[in-house]
Amino acid sequence: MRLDVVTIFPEYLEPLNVSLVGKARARGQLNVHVHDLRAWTYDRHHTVDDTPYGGGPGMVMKTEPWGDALDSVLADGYENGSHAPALVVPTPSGRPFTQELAGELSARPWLIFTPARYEGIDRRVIDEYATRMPVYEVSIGDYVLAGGEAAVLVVTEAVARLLPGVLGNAESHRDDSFAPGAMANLLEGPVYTKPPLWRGRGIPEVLLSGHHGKIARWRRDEALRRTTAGRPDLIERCDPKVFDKKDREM
Ligand code: 6GU
Repeated sequence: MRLDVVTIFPEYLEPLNVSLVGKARARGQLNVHVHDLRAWTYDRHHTVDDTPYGGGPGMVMKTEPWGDALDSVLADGYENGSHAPALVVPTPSGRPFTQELAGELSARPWLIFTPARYEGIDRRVIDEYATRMPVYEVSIGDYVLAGGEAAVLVVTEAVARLLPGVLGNAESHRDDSFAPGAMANLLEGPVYTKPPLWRGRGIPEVLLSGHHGKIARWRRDEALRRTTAGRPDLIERCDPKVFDKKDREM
């Protein structure tokens, strides 16, 4: 998978060199290019923003640098054999970013991220590229960030770990809190490792029983308890198969 990020803060994307995403890059599973938007400005001040038409506070990112940047990124990607680009536009007014959307994005060969600062990008840029490729406007939650760069890090990490061969253990995301499957939309319960006694605190006995059926049942019960307590909205989106007669008696 090829990823391009166009930003006025390339250094904000340094974490893409670290940990899971960094290792996926080093292994050649992810081909990441970070570009400085100001490379496509031609005035002395490298201007990327201007005042909004219609008035009001804040600044709007200008069409020309984004258009030239995206044309250049697209030309480079196509020359190097990439195909089927999709634009990912981080914005608090976008579609909520979910595990399902992470899965959809992870199936695409080429993502181009356009994190904006200020009040966002002139709408004509998004409308223009939407005629040529899918555009995903995504929000990572109901709060406002100063710019989309942190959202790019979030989306990239969620997508990268779904790529074949990126996670060490192929089963590692089978039990993820939001993975598809029977436990989908249940939050994972608590986990424990050695030592068996720490500061007077032991671990649930069932985990030492070696009884896989009982352990699975306990994990499911804990997941249900945690989800009911913290995210009751998720219970409604659960596969009814995770509930049984015993739950309904509770
Ligand atoms: Cl994607 N961008 C910004 N600026 N703020 C956000 C966001 C994105 N998602 C939630 N808040």
